[in-house]
Amino acid sequence: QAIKIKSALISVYYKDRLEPLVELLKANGVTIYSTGGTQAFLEEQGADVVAVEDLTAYPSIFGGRVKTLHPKVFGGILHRRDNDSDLAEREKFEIPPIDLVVVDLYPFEETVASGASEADVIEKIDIGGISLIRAAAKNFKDVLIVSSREQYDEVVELLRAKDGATELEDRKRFAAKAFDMSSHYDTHIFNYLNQGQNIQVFKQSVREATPLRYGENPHQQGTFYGKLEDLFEQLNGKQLSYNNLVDVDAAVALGAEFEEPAVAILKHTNACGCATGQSIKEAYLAALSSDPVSAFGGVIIANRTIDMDTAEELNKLFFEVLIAPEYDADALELLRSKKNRILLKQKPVELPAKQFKTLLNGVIEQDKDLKTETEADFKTATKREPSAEEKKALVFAAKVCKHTKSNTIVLATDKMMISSGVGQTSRVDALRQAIEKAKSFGFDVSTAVMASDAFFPFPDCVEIADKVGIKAVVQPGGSIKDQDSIDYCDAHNMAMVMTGVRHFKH
Ligand code: 93A
Repeated sequence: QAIKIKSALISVYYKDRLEPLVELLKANGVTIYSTGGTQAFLEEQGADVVAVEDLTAYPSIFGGRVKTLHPKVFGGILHRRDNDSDLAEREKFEIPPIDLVVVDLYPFEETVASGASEADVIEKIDIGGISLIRAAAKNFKDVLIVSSREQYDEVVELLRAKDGATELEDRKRFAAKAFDMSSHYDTHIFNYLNQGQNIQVFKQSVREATPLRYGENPHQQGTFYGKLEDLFEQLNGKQLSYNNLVDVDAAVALGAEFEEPAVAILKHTNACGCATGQSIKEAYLAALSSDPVSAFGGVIIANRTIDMDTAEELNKLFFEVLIAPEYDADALELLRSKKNRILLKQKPVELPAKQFKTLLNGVIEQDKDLKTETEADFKTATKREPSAEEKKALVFAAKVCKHTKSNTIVLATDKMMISSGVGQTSRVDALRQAIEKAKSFGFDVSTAVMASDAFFPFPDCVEIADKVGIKAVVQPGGSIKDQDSIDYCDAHNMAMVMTGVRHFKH
């Protein structure tokens, strides 16, 4: 039911943006309680404020660590307005009700990000504020909780529209937001304190175990730990195998690089085709054309709905897994004609940003490689600046390159991968493989640009590229012999950009 707000507790770290709300509370004759800094700010704004210390008859102690943690405050928030014994106790202990709580927490995350000392970071773990938020949110039946500065405008609008009152559904909505906020806040604290022990996060995520038919090979036993159904809805096909899972993981990472309609076809975690297009069908056909031989039995990812036109083309290929955000009904029906074919509908869920791998007698953990270079990251090293079209192609090539096993060279235009050399023990071998492969599928290599996952230790790669007509190159740079490659490019009208970011993938 509608409850008119008669009293409010305001305790905010950042004081900005508060004025319209305070004006409104003032106009409605609301009693305002406040903590020290907030009180000073509100009084400057001309509001009458009751100090929390006067309400509790207790000072703020331990440098502010305990300022609102008091039964008079929490009782005022938490007592049930429709409960006679609560009301009697409220009377007995002289606890005035609090109908609205406005909190802006200590900026924990921001303090961590600023590189502050551990002692400073710990001081920014808000205890009283988060308790106020949780208390007011729990009692949404009677109390409105405003748990973030982002909500001020919405609350002002709400109170204006309803003459200073709120409805139960509004209070419940704000309560849900409050718990969302508090859980995020605690997660940040957890992540900070848990640094170096991320294996705990790993352990938590691996509580769900699914036995696999076998591991990488039939004589190896395998298990998947995790909850696949959080990420995908499986619409058709057999259970994903160990190798399928590895490839799906690689496909999802590569697929995430593209905004425009894009398709990638992967084999053993490497793209054998990857393209963008006006439509998803166009992207698929281009991706397939890079290497239709390797595409056989591959894992395909598309970032747009699979329509009938595309499904008809896909249906001609034997593939293991298709991942897409959505399937048209007729397309799905057609693709389901092969009962083993795995069709996954990808949910828009964020994946963990950490990676783990066992080795020797332990586990190594790292941040995922989430850095993608754009044109803004390119520093032209040569006299010739790449053309606009070349730059687009370099961005495309670099995206595919980042997701390909080292050592790798990727040849691409601005819309498609032409070929790649993957997992070679030398970069020269990777380049030779890419060139041979492109030629064998009838591509004119001179239309392509070249991306390298790591720097060129010698000018041999740019020389080989030049001999086949490649005119633009992207690489991280950082070799002591960078200049040799740059000089070669300058002497042969080639453009080379450096990104400063290496993308090894083992
Ligand atoms: O140190 S605290 O966790 N102890 C408390 O009892 C307490 N009560 C409110 N921090 C506490 N707060 C926080 O103080 C609020 O979340 C807000 O960020 C800040 C407002 O303090 P002031 O009004 O003195 O600037």
